[in-house]
Amino acid sequence: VRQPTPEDRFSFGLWTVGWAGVDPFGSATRPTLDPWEYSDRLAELGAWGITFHDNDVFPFDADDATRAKVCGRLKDATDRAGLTIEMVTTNTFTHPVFKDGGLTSNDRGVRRFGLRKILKAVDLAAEMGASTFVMWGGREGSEYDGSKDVYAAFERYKEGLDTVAGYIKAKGYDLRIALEPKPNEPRGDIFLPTVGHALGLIAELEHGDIVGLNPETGHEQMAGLNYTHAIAQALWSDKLFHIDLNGQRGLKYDQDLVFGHGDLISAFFTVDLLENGFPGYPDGPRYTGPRHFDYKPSRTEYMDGVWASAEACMATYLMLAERAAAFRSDARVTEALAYAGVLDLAEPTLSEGETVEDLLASDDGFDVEKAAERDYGFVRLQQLAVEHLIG
Ligand code: 3MF
Ligand code: MG
Ligand code: MG
Ligand code: MG
Repeated sequence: VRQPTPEDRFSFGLWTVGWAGVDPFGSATRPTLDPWEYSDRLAELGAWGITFHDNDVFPFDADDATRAKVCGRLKDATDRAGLTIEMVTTNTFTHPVFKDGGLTSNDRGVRRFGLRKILKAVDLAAEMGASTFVMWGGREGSEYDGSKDVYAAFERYKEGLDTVAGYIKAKGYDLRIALEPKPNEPRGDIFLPTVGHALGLIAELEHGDIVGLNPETGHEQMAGLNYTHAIAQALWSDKLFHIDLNGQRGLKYDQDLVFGHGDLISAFFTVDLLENGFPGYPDGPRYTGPRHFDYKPSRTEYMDGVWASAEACMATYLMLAERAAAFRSDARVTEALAYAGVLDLAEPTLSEGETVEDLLASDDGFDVEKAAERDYGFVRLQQLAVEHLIG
């Protein structure tokens, strides 16, 4: 597989390669490096960009001078390495003050503090030249249904998001917010558990035009849902602003495996959609954002393994992109798609100008029994995908 280049637009969170292996049962298994050491190394591997939370770079209690100094040093390092800081986000989940959430905490003082922290991170994102501001509300939720007035929580979530989006507009920043759904972990139940829930909230916002989504592979799969469908619906809604690619094996804790190390065939179709778009709409919506990885190098790996896992994310993506291109250009696939009627779904069900009365007045000579016997050939189509996938 070829080497990744900046044209591939691969990006990594500093917290991914920077995860030292601390989990609820064990302490760190590796040392941590300075932010610029991670970014230099990622640039060497062929990444195009990096992303970070405010507190991946400076401590929670850092004063303005420290903050400016460390961020300046990181910005210089990324400029020198030719890397783009494409996304900046806030950590409103680690510090105990956020144990009941940032924007939806029952404690108004915490909500006001959280909002100030988020607004300061928005300024930082703009300063660093980022184009996306992700908001993952990991602590927005509950363990006990009696502990949260969900109506009020959504009022406050909306208020918070509109305040942040309104601030971005007032400042004239070239930034869009991307909400990141997740069903659970760390909270027992997190608000906005899936892409669909987040789309529902966005539709209620005053400044929803600059609010979209950052769906993560494993987060949808933790809920037993189809990630490719999730990003497809976000694209259809013109809301796929950013992505978190990784791997997950079924309904368990958030594994954050290397991309493709979970459900590989799902990853194949994810890449096929990202690279080749919707089969019935050659000029239709396409994802144009970064190919961003949010994974964790397993705790069993030391530093060599950290870099090998970052390379693996990019290599897997490139291999799948190659296989997906071959799949799409295979004449047998073209034929199988036609047989399956995949392209026919793009044709409107009613003809142009046809009324409901017209529809009701004619049965089209439609033979129900014959249609019930149709063979769609979806299995053959899937087998062709498997054939391309495993080569
Ligand atoms: C947690 C996540 C987060 C978000 C991040 C925003 C710590 O499961 O996926 O990573 O991605 O906060 O980008
Ligand atoms: Mg995850
Ligand atoms: Mg995650
Ligand atoms: Mg994520």
